[in-house]
Amino acid sequence: MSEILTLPPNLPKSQNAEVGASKFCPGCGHGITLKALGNAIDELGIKQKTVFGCDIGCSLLSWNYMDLDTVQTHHGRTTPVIYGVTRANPEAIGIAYMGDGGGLAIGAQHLVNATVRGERMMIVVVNNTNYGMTGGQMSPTTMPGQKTETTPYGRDCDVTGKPAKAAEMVAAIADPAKSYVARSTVSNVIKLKSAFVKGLKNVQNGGFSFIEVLSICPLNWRTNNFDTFARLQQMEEFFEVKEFLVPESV
Ligand SMILES: Cc1ncc(C[n+]2csc(CCOP(=O)(O)OP(=O)(O)O)c2C)c(N)n1
Ligand code: SF4
Repeated sequence: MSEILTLPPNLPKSQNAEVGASKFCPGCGHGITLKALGNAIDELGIKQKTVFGCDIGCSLLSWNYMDLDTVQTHHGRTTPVIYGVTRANPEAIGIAYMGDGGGLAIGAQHLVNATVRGERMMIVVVNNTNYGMTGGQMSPTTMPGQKTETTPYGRDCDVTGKPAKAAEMVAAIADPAKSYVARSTVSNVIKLKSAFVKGLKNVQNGGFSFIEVLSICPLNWRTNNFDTFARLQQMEEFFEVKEFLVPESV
């Protein structure tokens, strides 16, 4: 009988190897994003003081995926929960991890207030242009013309308004001297990890960081590999991938 050869998973130390197979759908961008985040935490050697908050939505599937002190909350409330932690514990490095629905719809007020106040934390919004967990409804970042469960004929911006550009909004209201703001993409994991390293270094220096990650949701997009990355490319043309604010200390 032929043996099935398996390679041990090459996981970052700050990810939980005991948890078994990922619960994300095959090809989901959350797994790619979390691995880049884990590698960034490993590189900085901050696993022991990092506190990880995940929102509701597919982001919550990360609750046992990271080997970090973790808390799960609802719809953008991850932001105030995490800055509560970092205010109470000045040593803690706080990360609030959420989707575009949680972060930019119901949780938008928290994003605005945390940004304006320059809370000592890193907010990560994984933008897959839909409400993934609940079956792919339109979200604030759904692209013009994009078909979703609630826009079966394509998003009509005359009716819904234009897609939210989170990184631009945050950069416009953040303190440039103390804020790292970037939009990255799961199509370039090297740059994605580098953005996380800079964002976390900035938090170590007492600053506020915001990283929007352009991500993929093949299940709700109903796309194969080729079409998934073709759509991601369209997103990268619509949502500019760049660093918006980089403080001198990073
Ligand atoms: C007040 C409230 N409204 C709606 C829901 C249902 N709900 C749970 S997850 C979710 C969508 C989350 O989408 P997003 O934040 O974009 O994350 P994703 O699943 O795409 O990663 C919704 C609408 C809820 N739990 N509570
Ligand atoms: S529904 Fe989309 S975002 Fe959620 S796990 Fe599946 S592919 Fe990922």
